[in-house]
Amino acid sequence: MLIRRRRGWELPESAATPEAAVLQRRALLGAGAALLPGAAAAQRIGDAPPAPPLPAHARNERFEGGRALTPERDATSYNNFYEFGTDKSIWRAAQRMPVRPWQIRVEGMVAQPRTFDVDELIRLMPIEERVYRLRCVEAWAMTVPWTGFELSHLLRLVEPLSGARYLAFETAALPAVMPGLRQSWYPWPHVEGCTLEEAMNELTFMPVGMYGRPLPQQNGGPFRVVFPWKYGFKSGKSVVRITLTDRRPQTFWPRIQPSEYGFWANVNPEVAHPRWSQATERLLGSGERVPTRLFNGYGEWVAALYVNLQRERLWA
Ligand SMILES: Nc1nc2c(c(=O)[nH]1)N[C@H]1C(S)=C(S)[C@@H](COP(=O)(O)O)O[C@H]1N2
Ligand SMILES: [Mo]
Repeated sequence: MLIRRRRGWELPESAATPEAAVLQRRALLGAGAALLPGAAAAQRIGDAPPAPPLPAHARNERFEGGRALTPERDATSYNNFYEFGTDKSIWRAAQRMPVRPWQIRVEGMVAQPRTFDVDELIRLMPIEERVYRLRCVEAWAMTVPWTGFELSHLLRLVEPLSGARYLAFETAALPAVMPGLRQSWYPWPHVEGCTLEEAMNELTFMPVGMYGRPLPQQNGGPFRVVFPWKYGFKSGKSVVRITLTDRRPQTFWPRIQPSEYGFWANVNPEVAHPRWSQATERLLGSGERVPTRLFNGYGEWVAALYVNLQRERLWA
């Protein structure tokens, strides 16, 4: 993120696999055998037991992408996941991360601290599909059908205490499979955070799948968070711990570069990054450039959260 380089999304449109072709391939091959980077590499390396298929679930049509879905191949092969390396092509390395068994600890200022097995959590939670836009602070974007559940449902289970104000999301730190952890100047483990009010917003979603399949490791499998109105760096991947606290957590990018990245990181086309404009974004897959929208177009859900915070640095 610190260095801006030419990337795969700058390929001409003709170089990308059209969504229709991907869907057709999927239909021909059936789930689990598609010619996708994740599935292919897992078969080759063979050291990570696969996640079981997702339970039957429906798309929640209240959330519309408003754009064509990003081809699955692009969303799963162009990723930011610094634990595996700083370039966009970490998908292959990420296959080495075992996703079963996987436990998630929810603790801190809650009445019922609890450790969940990820499959237990999937059984307990109301699972649905939502199409959300995701806008990276680097000015690329994708539109993805996530399968998962609203974070508010999980929080009700653990009963936040009245003094809890913030959540911290901690990513797994597995030195044996994450070469990025050797880059000791990064503040591992990766921690991201939000307010309890943001966590309770109905948009805040915990994906365990995408494109109808278990969430691939490179996209934060088996369990991550997404805040569709914030820059993508807020959405911590491969979460193992959620801590409720009364203090604002120290988060990954503001610790590395506080002049460029802040805690709130709400999407705003009018507030430039110190080194580039945020006015437009490039769609993964097609390479098309489109205008960026305030709160990534989700203002009707979240603008009210920030009316009394005008003195905060909300947009970086
Ligand atoms: N643990 C962890 N989570 C992370 C990152 C990371 O490097 N490590 N990168 C973030 C950034 S910058 C973005 S844009 C999104 C990318 O998610 P995607 O690869 O599924 O598109 O993940 C976010 N979550
Ligand atoms: Mo990002």
